[in-house]
Amino acid sequence: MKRRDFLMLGAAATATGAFGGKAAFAQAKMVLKATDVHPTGYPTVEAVERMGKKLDAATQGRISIQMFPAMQLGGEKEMIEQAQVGALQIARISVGPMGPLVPEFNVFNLPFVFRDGAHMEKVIDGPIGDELLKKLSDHPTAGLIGLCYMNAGIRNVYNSKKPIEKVEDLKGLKIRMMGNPLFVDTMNSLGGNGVAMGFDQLINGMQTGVVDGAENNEPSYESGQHYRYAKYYSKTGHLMIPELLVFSKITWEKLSKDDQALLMKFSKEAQQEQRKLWYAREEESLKKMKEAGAVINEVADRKPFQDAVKPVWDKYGAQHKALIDRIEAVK
Ligand code: BDP
Repeated sequence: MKRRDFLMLGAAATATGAFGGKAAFAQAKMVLKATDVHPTGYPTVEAVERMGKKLDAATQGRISIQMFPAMQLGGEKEMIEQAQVGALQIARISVGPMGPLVPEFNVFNLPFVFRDGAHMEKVIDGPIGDELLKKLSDHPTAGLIGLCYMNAGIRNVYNSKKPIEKVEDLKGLKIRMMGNPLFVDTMNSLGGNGVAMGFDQLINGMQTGVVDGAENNEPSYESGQHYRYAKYYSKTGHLMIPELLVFSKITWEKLSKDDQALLMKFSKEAQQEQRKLWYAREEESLKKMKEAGAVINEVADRKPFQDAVKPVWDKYGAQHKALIDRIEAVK
């Protein structure tokens, strides 16, 4: 039996046991399967584990979270699919791959859309953040409930060939991007060759030369040991994409209103708690990257990068002008 089939079977057993008949349901122990591409100790993983402890304590052990970190259940595409069918309950994913599903999320995926981290936090903490989570939860076929956001810093380009100081330096480089056409268009408009690929395929892609590098925040680059294959890390700062915590709608609909409210409450708290872990990890990762021999360079002038991605804004942003204006107005 393949590992995936085995996991599906496991979930089915849980569904008939823990989520079966209403009466049994009130008492039954419920173990929510959660997953993340990142390893134990990574801020998002830690935040969800802490949330699990709170749930456990608040329900006297009736509801708990079992974390499957480090891509144990596949990349984000697989995680989303498993949450949709109820084979897992909580997936911690990037807003990135949600753009094609809920087009408004692509506004968060636009290059250089947020002025800085404080701006991004204010947007996700406020009414715009809530509206987009609701759009996801209300989506007729997405099969997911949007619980909360988390921080994921700033994405910078890294590659095995040379430091990127000017837009022209990207020319000819094959750069892995997340699975959403917006990101491939972004890299192409910067002059590089964007290659859509799962995070779980990236190391192999760099080893075999299918790509010359990728782009991500410092903690992903460091914890994934990507510096071993792409030592030039250049502060292009082109994307600032929040993370998402999503819940399987199939399971959600079997929960009592009180349990749903409890999950929402702890998710909102996790959104705030994770960012403290995040900022500490960013610094720690930067230090580790340097020790590991990464060559880090600042990009003195980002304006040419911003100018180059204008076609991406026209293509993906034009239909969301009102939303973009509201985001820009958040001070
Ligand atoms: C990381 C996100 C993770 C994404 C990954 C990627 O935390 O959710 O899967 O980037 O590039 O920053 O795919």
